[in-house]
Amino acid sequence: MEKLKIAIQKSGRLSEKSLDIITEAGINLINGSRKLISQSSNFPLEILYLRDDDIPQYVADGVADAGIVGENVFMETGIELEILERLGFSRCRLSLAVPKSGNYSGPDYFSGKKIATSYPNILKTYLQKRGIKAEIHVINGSVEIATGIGLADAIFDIVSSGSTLISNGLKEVEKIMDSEAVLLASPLMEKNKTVIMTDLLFRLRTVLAARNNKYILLNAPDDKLEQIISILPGMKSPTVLPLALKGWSSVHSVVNENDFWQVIGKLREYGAEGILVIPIEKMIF
Ligand code: PRT
Ligand code: ZN
Repeated sequence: MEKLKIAIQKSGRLSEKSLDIITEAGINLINGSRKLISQSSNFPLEILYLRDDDIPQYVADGVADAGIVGENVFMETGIELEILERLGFSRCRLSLAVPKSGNYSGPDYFSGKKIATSYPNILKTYLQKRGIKAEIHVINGSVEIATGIGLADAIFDIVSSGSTLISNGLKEVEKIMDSEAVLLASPLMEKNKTVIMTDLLFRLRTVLAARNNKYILLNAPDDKLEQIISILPGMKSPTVLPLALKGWSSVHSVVNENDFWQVIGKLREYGAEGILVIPIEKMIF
């Protein structure tokens, strides 16, 4: 049977998390020594291990049917490919940063300045859109030291927690894009492989939904049930069961990670007690 080839990063920040999402989708990998290729024992899939920068091109050429890569790397290549799914991990942003002491007033600050980066194409597009003429100095790696050693006036680089900028005496002044790992599809994928891709995508979405949601159980006074239910939509609607204690009910539902703390706050305000929050293993719509 035909196998779907997926390219992932050989060794780096995306490697482990890319393998995790694939194995959480119930796909077992054998000979996972990450030499060049590994196979699955229970799904028609082959993993190709590559440098992340090469993944978009391999997918575009059809050497790989799909690939997992940071959106920042994908955008930088300028290659046009379909993003099948945003995978929610390895989140970061690409930002412009200037020395802490610089009196930054807005993007015009960069006019006539020298900016060091490993992402010249994304930066060029940003500057052109705003009509800013700056000099782009391309360096691969350790971009954050460029201002300190007098190589550049500013940098454009990946930021996650921001602590690398702080420890190099820099401040983030403009965020140009957000990034996360994305699943790219090849335009050259053979027809018979699209069936496998559809199955894989269904499984990945099941894993992502489970990661993004929590199962919640709580006790609610009956006279507050209506209010409590109104903030707990659940998958269809919450389950409500009577407690042995008169006047109280148990409510079960699903809460999205993004709304989580806001929902918990409201539940407490409405008199919910004994709130339990449980991770979801798989979530199928
Ligand atoms: O060898 P190969 O070419 O395959 O790998 P690579 O060295 O090019 O990439 P790698 O493994 O370092 O990163 C892969 C991808 O991870 C990036 O393209 C991003 O999409 C994503 N990612 C997420 C990050 C970060 N977070 C991140 N924090 N990549 C790099 N960083 C760097 C950042 O540049 C900073 O210098 O980590 C440092 C710490 O960041 P702070 O802000 O938390 O201090
Ligand atoms: Zn790279």
